[in-house]
Amino acid sequence: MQYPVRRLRRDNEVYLPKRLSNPAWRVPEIGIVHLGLGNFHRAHQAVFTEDAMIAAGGDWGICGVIMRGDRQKHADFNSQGGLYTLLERSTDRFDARVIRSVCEVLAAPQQLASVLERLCDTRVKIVSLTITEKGYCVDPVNGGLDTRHRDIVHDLAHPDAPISAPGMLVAALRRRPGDPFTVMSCDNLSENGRTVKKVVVQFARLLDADLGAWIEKDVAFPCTMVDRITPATTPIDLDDAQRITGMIDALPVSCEPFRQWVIEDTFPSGRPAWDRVGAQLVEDVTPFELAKLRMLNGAHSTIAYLSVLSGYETVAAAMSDPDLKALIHALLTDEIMPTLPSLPTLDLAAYRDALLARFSNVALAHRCMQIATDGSKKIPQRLLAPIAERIRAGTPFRRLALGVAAWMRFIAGSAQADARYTISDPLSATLTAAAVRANGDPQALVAGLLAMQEIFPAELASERVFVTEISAALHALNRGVGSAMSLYK
Ligand code: CS2
Repeated sequence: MQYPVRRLRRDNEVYLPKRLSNPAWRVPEIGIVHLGLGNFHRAHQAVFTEDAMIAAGGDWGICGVIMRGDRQKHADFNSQGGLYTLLERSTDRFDARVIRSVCEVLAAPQQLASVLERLCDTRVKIVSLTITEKGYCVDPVNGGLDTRHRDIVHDLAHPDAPISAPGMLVAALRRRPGDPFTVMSCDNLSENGRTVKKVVVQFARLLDADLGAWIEKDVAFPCTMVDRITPATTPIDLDDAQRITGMIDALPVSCEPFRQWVIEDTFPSGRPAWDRVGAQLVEDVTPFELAKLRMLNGAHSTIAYLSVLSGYETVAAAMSDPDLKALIHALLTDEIMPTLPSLPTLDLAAYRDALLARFSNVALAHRCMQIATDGSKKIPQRLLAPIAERIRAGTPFRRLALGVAAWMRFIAGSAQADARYTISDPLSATLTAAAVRANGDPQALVAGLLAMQEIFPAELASERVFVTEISAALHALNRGVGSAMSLYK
C-alpha cells in the first residue's frame, strides 16, 4: 500500500531527517521584516540569520513579505509555515538543509493591513529589503525619488495604502515616532543604504517635513554588499528536495556553497550576531560593494547578453567557451580591476579567479535569461560607471563597450518579427520602440538607445569615444558573435 507523501510544514518537522535541521532550536519571536521574499533572500540573509540565532540566540525570526502578488506562492508559503529546503550545489559538493528562520509570510497586495501592523510592532528592529533595482523608484537622472513613478504617485496620494517599498517604509515609520527600525537594503545598487535613505526621506518630506527630518536624523540605513549566486527554482530542485526531505516541498531554493555579506555596522536597535557566522561587519562597505557590483555583476551581465546572442543557456555553459572565458578574464583584469580602490583585505586577482570558478559551476542551472532581465536598471552601475571612469582616465574600455553593445543587440533581437525571446525590463516598451524605429540600422539603434537619459547620462552619451567604441563593438557583433568574442578577448 502506498502512503501519501507528507508536505514539508511546521507540524511535520519531527519527521525530517535529523541532519537537515536542528529540532532543538525553536524559532523565536519576529524581529525582522523582510520586503521581497524571493529566492535570493531565502538563500542569503535568512540563512545567515538562522545561523546567527543558532550560534548566539536572539529574537530575530523573519516575517517575509511578498511584494507582488503571486497567489500560488503565497499559498505554498502559508501551508509550509515558511519552511523550505536549501540546496547548495557545486561540482564537488551537494548539501541540503531545511531553513526555519522565516516564520511568517504576508502578501503585501492582499494583506497590507497585516504588513503595516507587523512593521509597527516595536519588537521589529530591522526591516530588510531585496526588491531588485527597480523597486527603489529612483529617478535615474537625479538619483533621488522618482516622483513621476506610477507607484509613488499612487502612494503620495494614498499614504495609508502604499504599494511601493518607500511608501510602506514611510507609512510604518510615521506610526513609530521616536522608535524606528533600521532599514537595511540588500540589493545590488551602489551605496544601497544611502540610496534607500534618499528616497525614503524625500518621500516622507513630501508628506510631512518634520517626519522627513526625523527619519533623516534618527533612522539608520546601513549599506551592505550581498553575494550568493541563486538561480530560479527548477523542477530538478523540486525533485531533489522531495527525495532528501521525504516530503513535498513547493519552495526549495538552490544556490552555490559560497556566500558573502559585508555590512556597515550601524544598528542602533541591535542586530543578529551575523558576525559570528561569517558576515563581515565593517565601517565602510563601498570598496567591497564596488568590487562586487563591477566584477561579479558586470561580468554576469556581459556573459548574459553575449550568451543569449550565441545560444548558451546557462552561465556555466557559456564559460565552457574558451573565447568567452578569456574575454571575461581580460575584461576583469584590464578594464574593471583598475577602476577599483585597493584594500589590504581584498585581493582582487584572487577574487577574479574565484569568480571565474564560481561562474563555471555546472551543478547550478543559472540561466542567462534570468540575469538578462531589467538591463536598463543594471547596466548603469555595472558597466557604464566603470566606462565613465576609464574615459576620464583616458584608458581603453573596449570590452566593457562590448557588454553594452551586446545588451543593445539583445534589445534589437527581441524586436525582430522572428524573435526567440522577449525582454523583461521596466523600460521594455521604450526600448522595443527604439529598436523598431532603428529598423535594423546599427547607427540608428545606438543613437536611439543612447538618447535614453534614464539609462545613459547625457555627459557619457555625448562622449565621442564612447559612441565610437559602442558602435565598433555592435558592428563586430553584427558580423558574428563568436568572431567578436575572439576579437575582443
Ligand atoms: C545577477 C545577480 O541576476 C543578476 O543580475 O548578476 O543576481 C547575482 O547572481 C548576484 O548578485 C550574486 O550575488
